[in-house]
Amino acid sequence: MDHLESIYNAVLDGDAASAQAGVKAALAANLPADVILKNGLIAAMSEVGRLFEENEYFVPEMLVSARAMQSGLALLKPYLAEAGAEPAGKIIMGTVKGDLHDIGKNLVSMMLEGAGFEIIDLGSDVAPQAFVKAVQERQAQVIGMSALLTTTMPSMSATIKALEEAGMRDKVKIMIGGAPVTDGFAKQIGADGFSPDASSAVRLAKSLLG
Ligand code: B1M
Repeated sequence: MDHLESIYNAVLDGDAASAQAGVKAALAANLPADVILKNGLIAAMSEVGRLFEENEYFVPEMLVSARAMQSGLALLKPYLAEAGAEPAGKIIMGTVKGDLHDIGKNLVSMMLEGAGFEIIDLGSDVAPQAFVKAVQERQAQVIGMSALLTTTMPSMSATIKALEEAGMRDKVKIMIGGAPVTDGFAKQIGADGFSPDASSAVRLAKSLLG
């Protein structure tokens, strides 16, 4: 089995130690970091997304795979920076104000990172102004907001209004998700897209960035 194949299998199996060993071996064999990322880690996470959509993987499997991918990615990051590998895009992620649920947001962030996006994670209980400030300071192309409570969904709309008031609305695409969030709600508040789960969030981010 070659190095890329063993990284791919380790991520699919959610085996962080093997994913790290695979990345180390691939680097030692002088494989370029961007090839290890694309053909090893990202390829595996895209298969994980497919398996999730086919109901062959569920949230726990997706989480362990995402953690295995992240542990491999951590070893790769210094080499990627050196090689000047361009991220697929920059996304600011956060769970909205008043809401502490962050498991789904973290999973979506990991899948997006697995697809090659750079993630700026603002954490949970993120106020509208904090999203606005992050867009101003970090020049991200997308904001991803998560809400798990019906009572915090209005915070999504408040964030969009705050962006409009700051004259920043046309600078970013906005994607939203979380268990109580719907496509209709996304349209109602003027978000650019909604996705029901982590793997479709990757597709949505790609389509928002053209
Ligand atoms: Co809370 N909680 N909770 N809770 N909690 C829910 C959400 C609830 C549905 C439980 C219930 O009553 N059946 C209910 C909400 C009811 C409602 O508003 N409709 C609820 C409540 C009421 C509360 C408290 C108010 C309870 C209390 O204190 N009385 C309180 C609120 C605290 C607060 O936030 N201010 C509270 C607290 C907590 C804990 C802290 C104990 C804990 C959170 C720990 C944490 O996140 N660090 C917790 C948990 C774990 C849950 C449940 C059990 C599980 C949520 C979860 O992690 N799911 C939840 C019940 C449930 O959902 N069945 C519940 C797994 C996760 C992978 O899925 O987050 O849906 P999810 O994310 C998915 C998709 O939604 C989507 O992709 C993800 C992956 O597929 N997605 C996006 C999410 N964000 C996205 C963003 C995107 C795109 C897709 O683009 C940007």
